[in-house]
Amino acid sequence: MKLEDDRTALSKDALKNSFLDDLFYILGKFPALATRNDYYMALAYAVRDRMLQRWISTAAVYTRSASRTVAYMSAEFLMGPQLGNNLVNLGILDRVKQCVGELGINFDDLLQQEEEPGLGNGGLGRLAACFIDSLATLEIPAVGYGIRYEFGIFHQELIDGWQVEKTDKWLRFGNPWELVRPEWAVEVKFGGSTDAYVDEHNRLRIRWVPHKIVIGVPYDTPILGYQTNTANTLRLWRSEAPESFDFAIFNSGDYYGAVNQKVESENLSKVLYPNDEQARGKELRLEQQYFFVSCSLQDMMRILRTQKIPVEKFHEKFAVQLNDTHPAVAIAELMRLLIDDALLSWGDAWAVTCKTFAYTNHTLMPEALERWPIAMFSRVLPRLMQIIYEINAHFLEEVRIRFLNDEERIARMSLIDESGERYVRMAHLACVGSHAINGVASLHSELLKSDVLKDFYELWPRKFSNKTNGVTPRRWMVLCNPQLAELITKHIGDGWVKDLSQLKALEPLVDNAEFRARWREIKQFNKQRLAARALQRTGVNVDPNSLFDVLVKRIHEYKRQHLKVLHIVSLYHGIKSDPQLSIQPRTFIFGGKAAPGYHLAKLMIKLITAVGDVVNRDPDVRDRLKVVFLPNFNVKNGQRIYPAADLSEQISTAGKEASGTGNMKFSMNGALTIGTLDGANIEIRDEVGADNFFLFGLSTPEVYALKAQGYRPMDYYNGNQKLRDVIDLIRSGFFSRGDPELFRPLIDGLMHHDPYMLLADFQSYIDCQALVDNAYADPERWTRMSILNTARSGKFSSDRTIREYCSDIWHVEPVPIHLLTHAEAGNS
Ligand code: NBG
Repeated sequence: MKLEDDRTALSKDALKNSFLDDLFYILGKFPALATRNDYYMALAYAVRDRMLQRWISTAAVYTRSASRTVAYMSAEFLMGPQLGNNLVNLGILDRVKQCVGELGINFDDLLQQEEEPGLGNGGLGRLAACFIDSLATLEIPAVGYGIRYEFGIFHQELIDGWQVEKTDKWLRFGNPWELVRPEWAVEVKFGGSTDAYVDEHNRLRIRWVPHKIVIGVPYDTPILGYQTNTANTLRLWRSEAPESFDFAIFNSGDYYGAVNQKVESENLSKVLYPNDEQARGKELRLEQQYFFVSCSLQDMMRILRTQKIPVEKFHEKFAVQLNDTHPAVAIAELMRLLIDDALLSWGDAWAVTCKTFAYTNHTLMPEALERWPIAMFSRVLPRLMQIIYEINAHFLEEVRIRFLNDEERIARMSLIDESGERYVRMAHLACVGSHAINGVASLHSELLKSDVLKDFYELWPRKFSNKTNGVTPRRWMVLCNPQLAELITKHIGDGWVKDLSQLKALEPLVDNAEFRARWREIKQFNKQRLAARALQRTGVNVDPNSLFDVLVKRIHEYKRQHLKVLHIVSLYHGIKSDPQLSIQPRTFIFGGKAAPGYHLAKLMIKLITAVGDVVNRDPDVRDRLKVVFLPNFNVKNGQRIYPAADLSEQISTAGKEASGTGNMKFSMNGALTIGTLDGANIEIRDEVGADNFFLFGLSTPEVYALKAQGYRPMDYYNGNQKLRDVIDLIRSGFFSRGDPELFRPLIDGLMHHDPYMLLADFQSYIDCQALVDNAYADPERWTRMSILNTARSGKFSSDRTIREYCSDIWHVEPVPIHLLTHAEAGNS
């Protein structure tokens, strides 16, 4: 029996044959007729063949060993393109590049052909994607459960400097990476009512009579670990209408009514909700959450049945992680399945549930904490509402006893917010039903304990821990910065890809002039590529020798993209007032999407582009300052941007950014950070050293103190000439063709409220930027700092993060996979 055949062998000839075979037999084309997309698809199928053997071997081992499995539940998985990453993890990137080249096809064109699955908004969804890469690389049995949105995050275009949203039709040309598994479809109930009845064994039971049933169909994508045989599964649910349900209406002659019901059911997984939208009233979003949660838990129940594990041991088989509160309704749903279907007692079911779930919080912004109006919740999920009331009754009893009828505390902690219109508080449900609660950076976890979840910390201090985020070095170094990866490997071997702490070994190389020169050369190469791209996408010609100063992330007031604008305008004003002003030429690069309903964020984009229009055209500054807004920031574009950055802007108000993960991607790729003491910036600075980090701004305690004493932004305006010049210039309409109204909502907001304290941090930011300018003027010094940033970024691998989750929260162990031949797989 051979372990390899034509579809699994990794030799060049086998790959080439497979590629041409797939072109012929799967796509039905031969080279003379094949489009670029045909070639991409053929290559994807050839790669997928190689993954399937690993996938099947993995499934066989997991089934046989009934291994404890992590179920990572997330409404978002921002996977980004798959082809390149799979080639890296299979270890055949260079070989395939060569094969394709020998066939006369440009490999990079094929990579570009892939539509990216943008099934997430930003950091939270991308974190989920990095985590499943690390889980597979560490050989941990894991499944990612989520939603197969037909439309991912919208595509952003800029028209006259304004954001315009276009639908993201990522499935248009088919998705070669997924396999549909209709045989594992499940039913999900919605609406209707419940009634109590006594069953044939004289037990009191609840029956949920739904108004509608939707079918969830799983679509599976293999997730390959880096140079392991492990291939885990990302299982995303698509909603469909049940055939049988339509029959009654069909027979009654209401054909269009029946079709309409089908359309409605399919709408459930139609579109990803952008965050920062007013969540209230978004019934469809609640339905989406319940839909994927119920599908996933029913799927786990099915797996228990096949492995003959009793439901009482649900928590021994599965460790379920709730990625924020989006899947928190899972706590009530598991209770329902255990009580109504499996007939466990309340106490037994609750014990299983609490041992199953753990909850990660991702935000400190009070307005982002999810809550659902009781009226809506009861209408959509009547049975779950009852269960939540009962969980609440038991929980409040515990609080009452522990804190001696402290009524205020009880009202604060209740799962139901009764201060006005009544709401279900999803974060409270998540805390009560989980055995572990964590934040995503050290400061964030501390603030959860002292502020957002203080009451819960006082009740259950031992549930709380910190798990600082990380990112996968496979995608964010090896794939996106191949030259840097090669240079590193040449000097310290390739062990760092799986153990990022080994980058430390680069430290002595800062004294090696040749190494520094090569380091600079690679950065320069990456900058040239980005410059070419910027020219093509925006028409702005940028100088690759200028300092690339980059701010890419979702657009949000707390992230303070407008503080960056104040800096640009101050430099512009400075040069106009003193044409001899000596500064290092800089290119300011922005990217990021604004939620479609977030008007101020959209106005921030317009402000950036409007300032750019003036600055880029002004002959007095033209060779010194350039501003570009790269449209449609996503994973693909991120892969081009992070490696090309000199300076990483991480300038949120202290205490607002839970962690940030872009900050880590920059630092790994040798960018220096200018940042506040916020989120993971603090830990990056601790690692790379204060000398290699540009710190500015108020600390969190200072922000709190200033707020408490009564913050008056006007005092800063009045007291600072430079700030006044900047604000007045924008206010005058100088950047809006003389229209003083356009930016008024932003500028008035800053002068009179300024909730994110831009004015308080302005001078400190400007001063710090002067230090940046100074450091960049000395290329050798800058290069040393850059190398040290990469060398000391080992902590920020998601492998480290996942190891911590495994040992502290999930209690799971690696299960190594040995490859099965076809025959062996057939027998297992
Ligand atoms: C985001 C935070 C980021 C953090 C990511 C991943 C949400 C709700 N939160 O700071 O804003 O890095 O989560 O943890 O998207």
